[in-house]
Order: sequence, then structure tokens, then C-alpha cells
Amino acid sequence: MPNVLITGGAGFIGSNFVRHLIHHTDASMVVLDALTYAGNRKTLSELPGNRMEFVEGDICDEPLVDRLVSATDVVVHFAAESHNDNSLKNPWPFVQTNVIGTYTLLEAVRRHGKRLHHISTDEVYGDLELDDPERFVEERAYNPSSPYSSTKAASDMLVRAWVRSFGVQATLSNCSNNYGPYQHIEKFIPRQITNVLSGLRPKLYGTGENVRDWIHVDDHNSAVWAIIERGRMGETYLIGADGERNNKQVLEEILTLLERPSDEYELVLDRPGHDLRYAIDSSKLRKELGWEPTFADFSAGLQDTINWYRDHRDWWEAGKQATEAKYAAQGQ
Ligand code: NAD
Ligand code: TDX
Repeated sequence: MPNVLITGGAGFIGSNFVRHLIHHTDASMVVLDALTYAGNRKTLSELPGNRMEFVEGDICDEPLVDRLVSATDVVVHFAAESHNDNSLKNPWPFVQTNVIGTYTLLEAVRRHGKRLHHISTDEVYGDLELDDPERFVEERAYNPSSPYSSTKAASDMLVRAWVRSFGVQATLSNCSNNYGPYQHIEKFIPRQITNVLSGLRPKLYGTGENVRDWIHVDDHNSAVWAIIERGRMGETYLIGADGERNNKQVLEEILTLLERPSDEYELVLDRPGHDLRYAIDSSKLRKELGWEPTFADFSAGLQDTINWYRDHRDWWEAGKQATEAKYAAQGQ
């Protein structure tokens, strides 16, 4: 029965990972999370206490990280500042958490000889033209665009260097855009769902032609666990589920599923430096580890997600006004 230290386990993907391990493994877990604006203790409140211990703290806190890493078998590192728009307003927390925090964890796993799995994003590769026949592969050169993606790229580079220079036992994964329950309402899909549920018009940046490669969060997490169990040490695996769609298509689908006219939204100011398209080739993961996504039908996954937000107003409603005020101040 492994003991797993999960950083950022009160956030969107990390909390779904905790649930995944509760349902599919007998692992015991310690969650380390600073409970920033993006972390929510409520997200983990109904989970069995005998499987998971929660520690409120910062991944940049070296003595705390050292103590927790020394007592674990494997560290799964989700904690990050994760929102591109915020990184354009104030990049500092991104440098601090994504770079210094990852460095702090790396030094601790090095000291104690522990295994690390580092969670990252496809945004480290920059973007693709709409008609480019290529998709991202593991060997592609990094070319990040935003403060968020550049700090994630820096964190990946640190992990790769610690593997090569110090023999740290680590794997990395870079995943495409996730959707599903417990995602912060600042992000595209939950923002639009909760706008409609609040009687507000959804907001599309620019013309909505930007393409994202959507994957259900449970598929991301099953891939992460497959890499932890069977991945080759030092390797990077791209995680994606062939879910390319432009933002306009996704928004129209949300409106249709919510039984609203599909053109009932506003075009707002575009994101500066907005990446045009992401697309993942996940052949390595599929061939080497036999992983396959289970949410083949995007509409069905989206409907489940809509239902979740409809049924869990208590989870998001208190923060809705402040999130929209923040966007309104920047014309979005
Ligand atoms: P999130 O913003 O929902 O959650 C991040 C969590 O990290 C929060 O609970 C927050 O409190 C915690 N945290 C932030 N700073 C911390 C610190 N200094 N110390 C301890 N905890 C801290 O993010 P998410 O969407 O769940 O993303 C998780 C990871 O997955 C990130 O590394 C992100 O880069 C990566 N990722 C996300 C996506 C996506 O679509 N959301 C896609 C690919 C990769
Ligand atoms: O209101 C909106 N309207 C809109 O058109 C918002 C919030 C976003 N958008 C667009 C911008 C993007 O093209 O939707 C797309 C998705 O936006 P986000 O949800 O902010 O995600 P993105 O910037 O693509 O990054 C996400 O995927 C990769 C995560 O936030 C990252 O953490 C992850 O690394």
C-alpha cells in the first residue's frame, strides 16, 4: 500500500486525482495544499479520513516539504498557479510557486531518494497554426507564450535537469485542456456554464476560433496513475484524447445542452498573446502503457459537467460575483 504525497490536491485536477486513488487503489494519501484562491477545502471534505490526511501549507516551505517528502513513497506534483489570464496581470506568484516550489520539491526528493511525478501542460510547446497537420510530440522544442506557460516550462526543465544531473527518479506528463467537476469558475467551460446558470451571457474571447484539445479530468488522472505504475524513469509522456474543438463550438454546445439559443453570448476583448491552437499526439502513452481514454463522447462528458455545476451551486455560487467583477475590470 503506497503512501502518496499529492501537492495541489485541493485544486481541480489534484482533488479528482485523490478521488481516483480512493476508488481505484488502496493507496494512502497526504495532500499538501496552500489553499490559495484556487484551492477549496470543501472539495475534499466528504472523503474518508482514513485514506487521506490534509496538510495546509506551501510547497515553497522547505522544512515542511522536507518532512512530508521524507515520510512518503511517491510525490505527485499538481500544485501550481494555473490560470493564464491571472499570469498576465501579475506573474510573480507563478514564478514563486511554479518555479521555486518545484525546485523546493526536487531538492527534497533528491535528499530523500523519493520518486516524483511532475504534472505539466501542453502549453509549454507554444501553439500551432489552425491548418498545421502536426500535433505536439514529446520531442518537440519548448516555445511557451505566457508567464504561466513559461513558468511551467521552467519547472519541467528543472525536473529534467535533476533527473540527468542527480539521478532523481522522476517522470513527467504534459496534458491538454481538462474539463470536469470541481474546476474553478474562472476557467472557460465552468465560467460559461455558471454564467448561464446565473442568468449572465457567456463571454467568448476574440472571435472564438482558438482551438483547445479537451480531455476529461478522469482520463488525465488514469493516465497519470498508469505512468506512476508503469512509466519509464526520466521519461515525458503527453496526455491527450483527440478532443480538438474551437472555443465557439464548445460554447455553442454548452448553450444547446442548457437549452438556450446557441448564439446567446457576447464577444469580448481577446487575451493578449492568445495561443491559437493546441493538439496532442498521445501515441507514446497509448503504445507503451496501453492507456486509452474512457470519455470518448465529449457531449456526454460536457452534459455530466453541466449537471455537476447545476447540482453543486453551494460549491461555486459564493465566488461567482467576485470572479465576474475581476473579468469585467479587464473588459472580458
Ligand atoms: P488549480 O488552480 O485548480 O489548482 C491548483 C492547486 O494548487 C490549488 O488547490 C492551490 O491552492 C494549490 N497551490 C497553489 N499554489 C500553491 C503553493 N505555493 N503551495 C501549495 N499549494 C499551492 O489547477 P489545476 O487546473 O487543477 O491544475 C493542476 C496542475 O495541472 C497544474 O500543475 C497545471 O499546470 C496542470 N495542468 C492543468 C490543466 C488544466 O486544463 N487545468 C491542463 C494541463 C496541466
Ligand atoms: O471567458 C473566457 N472566454 C474564452 O473565450 C475564458 C476564461 C477563456 N476563453 C478562451 C481562452 C482559451 O482559448 O477559452 C480557452 C480556454 O481558456 P482557459 O480555460 O483559461 O484555459 P487555457 O488558457 O487554454 O489553459 C488551460 O489549459 C492548459 C488551463 O487553465 C491551464 O492550467 C492548462 O495548462
